[in-house]
Amino acid sequence: GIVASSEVEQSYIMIKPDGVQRGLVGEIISRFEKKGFLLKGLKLFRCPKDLAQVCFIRIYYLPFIFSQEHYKDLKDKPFFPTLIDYITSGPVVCMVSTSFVILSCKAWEGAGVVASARKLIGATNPLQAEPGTIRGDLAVQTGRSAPTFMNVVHGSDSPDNGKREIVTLLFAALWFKEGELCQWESVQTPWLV
Ligand code: RTP
Repeated sequence: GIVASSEVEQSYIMIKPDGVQRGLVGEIISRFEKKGFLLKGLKLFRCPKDLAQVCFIRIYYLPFIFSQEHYKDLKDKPFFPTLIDYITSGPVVCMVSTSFVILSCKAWEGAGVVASARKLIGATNPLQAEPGTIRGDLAVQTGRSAPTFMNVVHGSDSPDNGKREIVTLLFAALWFKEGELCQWESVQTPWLV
């Protein structure tokens, strides 16, 4: 049988500005819903520059929260400035997905929501993403003048980054604030007892 886990893994999923502009919000949310992930947070949001990149005040006055910017790991990449322009160019849809029913049932073991969501999303370059994935099916745009891939959706690349991207720390909420996530559990599937 299946025992409910206290080990909850969360992924931060975000529909990027091109996904919102192109009217793909419903389609993309639907893919995660149909897969069976639980939606724990959802909002339309305009990303301020200092959330996407390191801003002056954080470097010089609050270095201890330096690590909270979403794309901190990419700051030395040549496409970084255009990535920041892209992600702040219009509203994004912020989502949290969790899976919780893993455990003693072997078939589900190791299938964490973070890695699984990455598979649903597909390769970073939408031209290389497999058909069947969100990027493979819905994206082709590589940016008219920008080198940044416009690939409609983001998903955390590790459980630790999932926590970092979602969780509110003392001075540095990343994408969600206290009280914005909704705690609920789906009704247990009765045929799997
Ligand atoms: P994401 O974080 O958005 O899920 O994407 P990812 O892990 O697949 O890719 P990552 O390497 O973390 O890069 C973040 C976003 O930057 C843009 N990018 N452009 N032109 C390029 O070589 C390039 N590489 C990355 C994409 O928008 C990518 O999703």
